[in-house]
Amino acid sequence: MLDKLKELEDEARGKIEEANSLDELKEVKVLYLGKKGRLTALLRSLGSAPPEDRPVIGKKANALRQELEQAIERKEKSMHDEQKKGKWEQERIDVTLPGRPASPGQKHPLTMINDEIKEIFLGLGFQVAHGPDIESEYYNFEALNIPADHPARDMQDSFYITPQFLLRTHTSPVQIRAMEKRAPKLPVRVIAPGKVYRRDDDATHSPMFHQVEGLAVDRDITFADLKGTLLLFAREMFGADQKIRLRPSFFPFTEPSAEVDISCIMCGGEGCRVCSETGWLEILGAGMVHPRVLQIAGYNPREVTGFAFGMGVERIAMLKYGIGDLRLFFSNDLRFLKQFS
Ligand code: 2NL
Repeated sequence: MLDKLKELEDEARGKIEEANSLDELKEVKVLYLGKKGRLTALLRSLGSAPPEDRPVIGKKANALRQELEQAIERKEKSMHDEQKKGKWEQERIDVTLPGRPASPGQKHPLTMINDEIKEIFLGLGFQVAHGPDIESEYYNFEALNIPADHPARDMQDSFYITPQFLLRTHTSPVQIRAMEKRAPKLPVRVIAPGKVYRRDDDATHSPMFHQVEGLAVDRDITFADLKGTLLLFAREMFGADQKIRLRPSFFPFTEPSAEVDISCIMCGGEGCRVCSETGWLEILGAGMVHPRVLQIAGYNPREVTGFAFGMGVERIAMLKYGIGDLRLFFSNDLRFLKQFS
């Protein structure tokens, strides 16, 4: 039986040595020390040994059990350590590698144009005003002298939230609110940039687009002030040699009213495809504030006059950057947007 014990010991030590993984090591442990393990079995069969040999064999077998347990534990621990070290090797950071460049993003082209427009008018002493996107019929239409039978008032043309409230169709209500807040103080010089909403959807119309409106009210404001302001704007925005042209037009909230063109930025006025051979591009609408609108907003139209204008930011951006389809501004295509960095 002592021989058998020696044999078992050599065998077990050999297997512990050879074990290549924690799983294999566990198998070895079960094989020799488990409930049905070989050393366990040997200890159980001690009864069949001669009585005088039993104490010696028993003692040796128990000592071997302890030794094997310790040997397995030692190997387990060293395997754990190796594994950890392996992970460290794999995950070690090479601090000498060049860093990955950050991608911080950039302004949207419409934001760039919007900022440019704002800067030009801030330079002329205008203040920036804001107002709600959801407006009452009163501020969006009534106060602007837009009659009840005007097509813009129709559900087909505007987005109504309730019978009295709708998504603003222009930023003019912001200007009305600005006058109300200041009246009767003078002068009023505000611009109102922001989103506006109309039931339109094609290559040149989006149901949501951006507008900048401007308003100046004071004693003795004339049509010449309007022309001078717009000419300066055109030159700052499109170049120092820009010309402007005003054509008679109609808006319910201005009288007289005009459509304003700049000389074509593609051909300089010669005539080309972009300007339909006219040499001119329409960029905004403008006029002298209708006396009724001044009155409603709290100013005496016998004492003060004013000019106002409105432009579409998308249209200015399309002209300035040569963009053919307005939907590109709203489709979040990075190939398009990255061209403006
Ligand atoms: C256009 C034309 C325009 C105005 C907007 C305005 C505002 C007040 C009083 C009078 Cl409070 N007028 N705004 C005036 C003329 C034209 O916009 O074609 N916009 C894209």
